Amino acid sequence: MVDFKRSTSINRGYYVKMKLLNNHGRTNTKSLFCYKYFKCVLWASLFLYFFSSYFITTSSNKQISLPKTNNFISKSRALLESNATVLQYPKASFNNMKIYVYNLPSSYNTDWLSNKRCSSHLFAAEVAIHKALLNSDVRTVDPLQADFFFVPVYLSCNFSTVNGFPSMGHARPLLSSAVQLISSTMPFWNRTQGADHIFIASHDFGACFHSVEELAIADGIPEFMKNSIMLQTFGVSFRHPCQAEENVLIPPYISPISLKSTLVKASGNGKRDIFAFFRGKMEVHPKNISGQFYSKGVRSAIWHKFSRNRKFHLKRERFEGYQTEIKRSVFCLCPLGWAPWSPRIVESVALGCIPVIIADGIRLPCSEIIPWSKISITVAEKDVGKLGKILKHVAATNLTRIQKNLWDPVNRRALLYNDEIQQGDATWQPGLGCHVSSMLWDQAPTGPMEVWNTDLDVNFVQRIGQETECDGASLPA
Ligand SMILES: *[C@@H]1O[C@H](CO)[C@@H](O)[C@H](O)[C@H]1NC(C)=O
Ligand SMILES: *[C@@H]1O[C@H](CO)[C@@H](O)[C@H](O)[C@H]1NC(C)=O
Ligand SMILES: *[C@@H]1O[C@H](CO)[C@@H](O)[C@H](O)[C@H]1NC(C)=O
Ligand SMILES: *[C@@H]1O[C@H](CO)[C@@H](O)[C@H](O)[C@H]1NC(C)=O
Ligand SMILES: CC(=O)N[C@H]1CO[C@H](CO)[C@@H](O)[C@@H]1O
Repeated sequence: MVDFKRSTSINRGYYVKMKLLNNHGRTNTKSLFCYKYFKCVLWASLFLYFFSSYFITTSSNKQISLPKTNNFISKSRALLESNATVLQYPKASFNNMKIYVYNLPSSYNTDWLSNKRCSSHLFAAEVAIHKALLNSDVRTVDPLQADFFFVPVYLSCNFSTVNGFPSMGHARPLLSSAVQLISSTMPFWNRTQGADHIFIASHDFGACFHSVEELAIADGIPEFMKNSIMLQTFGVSFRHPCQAEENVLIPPYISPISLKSTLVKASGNGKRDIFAFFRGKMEVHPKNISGQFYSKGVRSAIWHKFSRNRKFHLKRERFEGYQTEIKRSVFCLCPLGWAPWSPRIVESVALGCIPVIIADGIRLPCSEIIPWSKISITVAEKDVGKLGKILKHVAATNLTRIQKNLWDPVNRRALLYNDEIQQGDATWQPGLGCHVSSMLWDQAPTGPMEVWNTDLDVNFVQRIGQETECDGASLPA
């Protein structure tokens, strides 16, 4: 993790250099290095800033009434009540950084919000981050002051395909027209060929905009975006044509409201009575789609080997209340789908179930902050048949230690988007921040906003139980 306190004054230097770079172009390698280093710091800072959760911020001033027997919650709360984790977050590192948010016509973004799903499904990071930026202190309305430029295009809100999946077909033309617009009306894009511009590509294979890897690779990242900074959920530990060079891994969006409602629902008695859990698509005989098998056959292998094992709670049907099952489970299987990443990883961490990650080469989000190896189990795709043995071994040896690590609220905080916009620096002052956020929570819509998010194909169905305002402006100030 970057040591922010020490690097603050260094950062200032970089900000100055950034300005110089902006004026003279990125020609010499030293500048390029500074620029890249700056970006690392920038993003480490940004996700601390935006991706936070109510787990810490709502606990102090608001009593959530919970059954005493609820082991998980009471433990979390004990942790929450210490403010040590809040204090370590830097305020200083945001002071000078400025981001300009393009004010694109609403057809590129907010028009889509008329469909409520747009701001709550698993790709909705594009909406959450946009909203957060608009209201954050890093925003500048003067583009001449800006270090970075954010291009707010909502790409996954077009649920026009037969199955109700986001249609990716329109992503490229929409982006291309946005870039056309900003580059013809303002000088900033041309100045760096988009290198200081930020996009969000929260889909399976990031900015390749296709859910089948082979086709995603064939399409590649649009030429005009190749210089830019991409915030993406897709991440692998090796070079991949869909992993933009300047990429920042972000977690998939999971509605904090639905998680909160799962957490406070007094279902069961807080006991984890399911040993290993998975619910989602598991084809008995995976289809060969242009030479690719869904989940590389891993899910089918799990089904064949463990569906009759009583320790494994494996379900292939949809169930809205699946989060309560996660809450009841000790181990949650997170096998790859088409892409390696899975929203299950985030949900598992948030609900205290140990993620069992089965996706070779996956790169996990927020790894600067989250000690993944301490809170999850990684099983190689080829070893999936040995899952039973592996989990039994963990249960017999270090289960308690992993669970304890998992309960550290810092981890959940880093992975969850804050639905309610942070009130600038105020939220970073312990105490005041808690207060502001809990007020927001009091006014936030409650009730189920269940998201069934598996893997972008037949199972991608979502139900929103209750009307909620999607427009950021309507949130309490
Ligand atoms: C949604 O996507 C489809 C297919 O890509 C496209 O034909 C349609 O124009 C898009 N809808 C809008 C409103 O852009
Ligand atoms: C940016 O470059 C493009 C292509 O070279 C050009 O058409 C456009 O007018 C330029 N934009 C500005 C604001 O000068
Ligand atoms: C999958 O389908 C492709 C053609 O789309 C074929 O070349 C390949 O041999 C098939 N693989 C298997 C294991 O059946
Ligand atoms: C738990 O044990 C497994 C294997 O026995 C090991 O791979 C893993 O690193 C351990 N995790 C922790 C947090 O101790
Ligand atoms: C509950 C708790 O740990 N409170 C601490 C919060 O931080 C201040 C300043 O460091 C401490 O004095 C409190 O004890």
